[in-house]
Amino acid sequence: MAGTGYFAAVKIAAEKHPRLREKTIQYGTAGFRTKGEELDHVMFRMGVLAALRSQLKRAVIGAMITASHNPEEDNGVKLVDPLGEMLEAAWEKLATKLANVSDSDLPAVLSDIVSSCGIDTAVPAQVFLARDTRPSSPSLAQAIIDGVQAIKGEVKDYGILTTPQLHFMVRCENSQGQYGSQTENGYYTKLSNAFLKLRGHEHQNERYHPQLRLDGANGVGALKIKEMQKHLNNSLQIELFNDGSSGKLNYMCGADYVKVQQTAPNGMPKEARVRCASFDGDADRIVYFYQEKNGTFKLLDGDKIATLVAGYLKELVNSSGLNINLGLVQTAYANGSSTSYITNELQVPVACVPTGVKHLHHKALEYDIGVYFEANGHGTVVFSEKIQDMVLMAANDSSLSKDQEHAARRLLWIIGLINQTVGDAISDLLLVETILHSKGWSIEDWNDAYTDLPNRQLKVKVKDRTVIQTTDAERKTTSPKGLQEAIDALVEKYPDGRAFVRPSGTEDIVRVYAEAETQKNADMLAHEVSVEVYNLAGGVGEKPTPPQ
Ligand code: 16G
Ligand code: ZN
Repeated sequence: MAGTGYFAAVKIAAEKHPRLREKTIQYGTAGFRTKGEELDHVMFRMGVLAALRSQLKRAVIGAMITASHNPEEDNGVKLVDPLGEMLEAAWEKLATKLANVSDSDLPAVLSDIVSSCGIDTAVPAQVFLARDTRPSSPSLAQAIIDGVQAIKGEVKDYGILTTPQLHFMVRCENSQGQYGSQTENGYYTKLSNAFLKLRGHEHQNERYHPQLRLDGANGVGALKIKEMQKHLNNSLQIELFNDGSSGKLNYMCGADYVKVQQTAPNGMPKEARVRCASFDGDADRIVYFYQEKNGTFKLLDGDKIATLVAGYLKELVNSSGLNINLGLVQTAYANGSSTSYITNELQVPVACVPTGVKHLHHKALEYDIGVYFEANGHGTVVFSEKIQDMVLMAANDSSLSKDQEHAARRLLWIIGLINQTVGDAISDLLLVETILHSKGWSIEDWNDAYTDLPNRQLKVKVKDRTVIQTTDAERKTTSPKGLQEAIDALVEKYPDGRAFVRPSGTEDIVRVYAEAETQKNADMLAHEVSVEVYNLAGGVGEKPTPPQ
């Protein structure tokens, strides 16, 4: 087992990447994220950690440099586990510890990790590395490379990729090519082959038009969708805006901006009834939107995508006659109308889990086919191994009826179209376009499936947000005393009312969500709940003010 001496080389390499700030930094649900200039030592250390994890798992580990929808000056890093999933929670703690130790304690802490995890340092380590388009990324990538090489690991540097593309590469490599080939071209080929088969020869179908306007958030998604387009044989024409040639990353554009501001991004023409979509800065989130004739902005967020996808898969499963259990996973933020629609009309079971992609992903794995989406537009579909084999057999089973075989074949292609490792804006875009095409739907037809309940989100500042404790997938509070009873009494007053509060995982605030039959009532309910939080959970600063 390697002692502190083994890490002497790391200590020397670390001199190029000293920890210059005392500030502690946390590996949160989306990795480390802060100003780019504060991250050099963190990147070096994550390079070392990724290599150690590679030795432990005897598999390739990924390191993605990105700060997603954050401003251009920010940056961050996330590690990717062998099957392309996010880093295991126990290692998030190790990552936090390693990022914050002093330079002189580095060898001792590394030696501790090696012995407590039982890592064999003789195993070759391999790390796949990629970055988004931020100016600070190239030098941070070098810091990761130095970290991996400090313990003689090997790096495959993909340069610029979307986050989900890197997850895809890691999965491909560790599944010996079964998932696809671990090159950029392999990614485009796998997805576009499936897309073209699903689309057939016909591009226009009833009210579906194969034209889409896309907001690339001035980020990596814009670059990569251009590459994907070359593989689509003109079956889908994507007009790209905010492609990074002039505007700033995520500035007044991108999926997060569109979702939070409930408005179209800058830099895109405002034309009524045109189908538009928006990626976030690292292309793992997507939302759709359009303007009605009277100019009203309509957002089709993760809930709308989830219901579209789950409904379509349910139809295919039914037509195939296969015995498959299909479920949808949402969080408390899912609009109440989407939950009723999917439960009552589509008859797909719905599970609710706490906020955060890993909770959704984990729950979705319990179904044969698990669809999951957060309202913010991050989501995908996962298929069990058993079901993938079953669908493959059925798609080639000539004893089935034509309809059954056809449905099984479409299911097989859909499996090929989806990036199962993590939410993927490019793959989700192709999936939504496939379903709309297949149904012959315009974006308005899609939106008309159900009407969202008006809702409002607010933030409340409190002294210590951990006094708020929740249960039932964050839908109820157990502390402070009396808060849940107060919320129940308020909700009672409004038709179709629902409200919950939870401490944010990314900001030092408490989040309040409310929905009701009218916008006025949703605003009022959210306000009244905020006041209760302020009073019962130690609010600081100004008291919440009533809606205008
Ligand atoms: C993180 C999560 C996202 C979640 C958000 C909630 C991942 C990769 N990202 O960005 O899923 O919606 O946090 O933020 O898990 P909040 O706790 O501040 O509401
Ligand atoms: Zn993102």
